[in-house]
Amino acid sequence: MQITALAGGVGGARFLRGLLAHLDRSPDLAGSTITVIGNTGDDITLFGLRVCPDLDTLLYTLGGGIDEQQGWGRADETHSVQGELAAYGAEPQWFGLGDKDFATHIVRSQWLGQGVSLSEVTARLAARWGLPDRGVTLLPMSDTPVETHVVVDRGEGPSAIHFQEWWVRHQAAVPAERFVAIGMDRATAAPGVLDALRNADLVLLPPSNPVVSIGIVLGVPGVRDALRGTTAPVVGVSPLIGGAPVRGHADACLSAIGVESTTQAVAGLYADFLDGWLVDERDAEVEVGGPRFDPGLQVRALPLWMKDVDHAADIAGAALELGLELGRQGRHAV
Ligand code: FO1
Repeated sequence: MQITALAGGVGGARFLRGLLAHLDRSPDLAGSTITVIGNTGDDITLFGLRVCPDLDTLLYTLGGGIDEQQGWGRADETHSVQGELAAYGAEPQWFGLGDKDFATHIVRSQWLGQGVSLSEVTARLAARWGLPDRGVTLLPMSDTPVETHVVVDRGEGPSAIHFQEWWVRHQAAVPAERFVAIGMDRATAAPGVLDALRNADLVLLPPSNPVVSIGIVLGVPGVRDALRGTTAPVVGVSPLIGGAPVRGHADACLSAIGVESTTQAVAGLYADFLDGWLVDERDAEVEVGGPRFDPGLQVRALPLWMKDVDHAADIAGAALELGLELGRQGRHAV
């Protein structure tokens, strides 16, 4: 089975690690491949180095090097370089970069500086983390630099700050007026991205942030059309449980775009291409008069809390099962 997934940071990476675990325990799915289209809107240049947080979280999580408690950065990290940078008064100090993590940013920046595309750079990094051996291809959504910036107003009128400053330094506590994907107007989908969506047997939307992760990938020219036009069933996993994000600040992002923090509203953001939607059991009952799911959307309820890889594998298995069911129904047949 050829599976294609859009993905952001921690939630997406943990779900995809579960998907790999599910495939490992499903002999009937042996030989399946996964193409992951990673969000690059979180990317930031720090100390002259290009940092790609969502791609790195995917590399480290699927490659077995992630700091499990944080969900980002490397396991067993040290911060000698960061301490020396602070001693020199180098800014910023609010973004934690470990010594091992720096190697990723240094080698990526070296290759980018030699004119190597982000796609090729990412393929080289993925090879080191053993992703090809697991049948996984990681593609950046675009080789064109795109950066999400956040328009905030702290009393002296609107100003824009980098997404990471809003997310990490301010912990999304400063109300966002809107998000702007700088560079998206010049961006094209990276090689293989649109084909991976059009030719998939199944497309998955992991429980990544619907606004600043999945939403940014959907903004790449051609991606939404490919999702509308693919014959593959498209199945998503709610990033909200009981109206609250599992982690991160998805609720702050949703309110910034005027969308209520309900699983129905998030599914509504994908209404033009979504066929199936997994919700937590707490969101299974649509209370009378409450928000509705779009008619025709196939909704399944199960525990969505990915407390460990096995639970993530169960969720991924449910997404695959729903996808196969939808495929048999010929859903999304153009
Ligand atoms: N998130 C934080 O909350 N604090 C940090 O200091 C931080 C550092 C960091 C370094 C490298 C990296 O790849 C990710 C890092 N993140 C940090 C997470 C990052 O902000 C988010 O994972 C994504 O950008 C949003 O999904």
